[in-house]
Amino acid sequence: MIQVGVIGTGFIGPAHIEALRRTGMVEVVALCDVSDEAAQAKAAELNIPHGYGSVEQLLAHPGLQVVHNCTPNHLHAAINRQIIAAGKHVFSEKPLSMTPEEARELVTLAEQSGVIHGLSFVYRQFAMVQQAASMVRNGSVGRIFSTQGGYLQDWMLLETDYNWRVDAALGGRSRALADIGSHWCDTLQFVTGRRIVEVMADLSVVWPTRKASVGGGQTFTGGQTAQRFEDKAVTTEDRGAVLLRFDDGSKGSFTVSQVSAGRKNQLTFEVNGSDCSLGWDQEVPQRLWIGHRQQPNQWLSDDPGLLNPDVADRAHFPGGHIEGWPDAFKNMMIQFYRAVATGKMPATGQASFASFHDGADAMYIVDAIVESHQQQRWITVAR
Ligand code: SOE
Repeated sequence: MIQVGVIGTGFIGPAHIEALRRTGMVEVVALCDVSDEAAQAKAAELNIPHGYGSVEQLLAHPGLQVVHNCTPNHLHAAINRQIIAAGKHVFSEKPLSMTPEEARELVTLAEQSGVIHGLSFVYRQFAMVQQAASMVRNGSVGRIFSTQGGYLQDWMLLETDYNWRVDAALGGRSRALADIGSHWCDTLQFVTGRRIVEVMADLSVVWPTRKASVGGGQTFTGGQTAQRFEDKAVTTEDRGAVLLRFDDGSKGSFTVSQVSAGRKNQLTFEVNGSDCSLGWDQEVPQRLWIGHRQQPNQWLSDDPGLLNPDVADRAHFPGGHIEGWPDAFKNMMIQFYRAVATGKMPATGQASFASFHDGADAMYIVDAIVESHQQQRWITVAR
C-alpha cells in the first residue's frame, strides 16, 4: 500500500482522507495539525496511527511517499515547496499559491524533481462532466461557439459571515473568483479542450465592511446570548461576471457569487456547438442535458452502460444510484494514485487529474480577471 500523510484537518483534510480510503490503494499513516496535541487528537478521531505538530516531523515519517496539502491558502506555496524538496509526491488543495510568480516556480520545482503533482480541481471528475468532455472529444457536439454558466453559493450572504478567506492576506487578493471561479474555469477548459485566452470582468464587494465574531465565541449579556462583533474592512469580491475569449475563437461568459441566497454549491455550465448543446448542474450531478434543434432534447443519466466507453468507469454504481461530490473526489484520487503507482505523470492534455500546470493556469486566469476589473478592459491571460 502507498503510504500517505495529510497536512491540515479543517473541512477539506478529512474529505481527502475519506476519498483516499475509498480507493483501496493507499494507507493514510500520518496527519499534521497546528500542535502535537491537536494532531494526535485528530489522528485518534480519524483512526490514523500518527499525528505530528509540524510539517518537518510529518515529512520525516519513515516510508512516507505522498503528502496532501490541505492547509489554508496562504500556506500552500511554502508547504508545497517543502514537500517537493523532501522528494515526496504532492497533492495540493487549490490555489496552488498566492501569486502567479510562485505558481510558475512550483510548476518548475515539481517538474525538475520528478514527483507526481496533483491539484484538487474536483469538478472535472464527475462522471457526467467526463461524459461531456468525451462527447466534445469525439465530435458529437460539433464546432463549439459558446460556453456559459456560473458558480453560485450563499455562505457569504450575511454581513456577519466572516472567515479567513475574506482577508486578502490569508485567502489571496481574489476571493469568489479564486475560490470557486477557478473551479469553473478548470472544468470548462477540461470539457471543451479550449483555453481561455482573454477576459473582461466586472466584480463587486457586496459588504465593504463585515462583522467578524470576536474570538469566534459568545458573550452573555442580561441573561441573553449575544455575540460581540468587530468591523473588518473587505477588499475581496463577493461576486463577479466575466466575459471570455477562448483560443479557438469561441466566446463564453460566467457569473460567480458567494452571496446568492438559496444557492449552496451550484456550478452550472452549458456548451453550445453546431450539432448539439450540453448542460450540467453540480447540484443534480447524475444528469447531463443534451439539447437539440431538430429532435427532442435528452437527459442522459449516470448509468455506466449509457456512458461513452472511455469514461464509463467514472460511474461506480448502476444508473439511478446517484453519485456526487465525494464520488468525484474518489475518482480524482484514483487517477492521481494510478500515476503515483506507475511513477509517471499523464501526458499533457490527457483527460486525467489536474496537475500543478492546471493549478497555475487557473491562477493566471484569475489574475487576469482581477486586472481586467481594476483596469476596466480586456486582459490577455499571461501564461
Ligand atoms: C467554499 O467556497 C468551497 O468550499 C470551496 O473552497 C471549494 O473549493 C468548493 O469545492 C466548494 O466551496
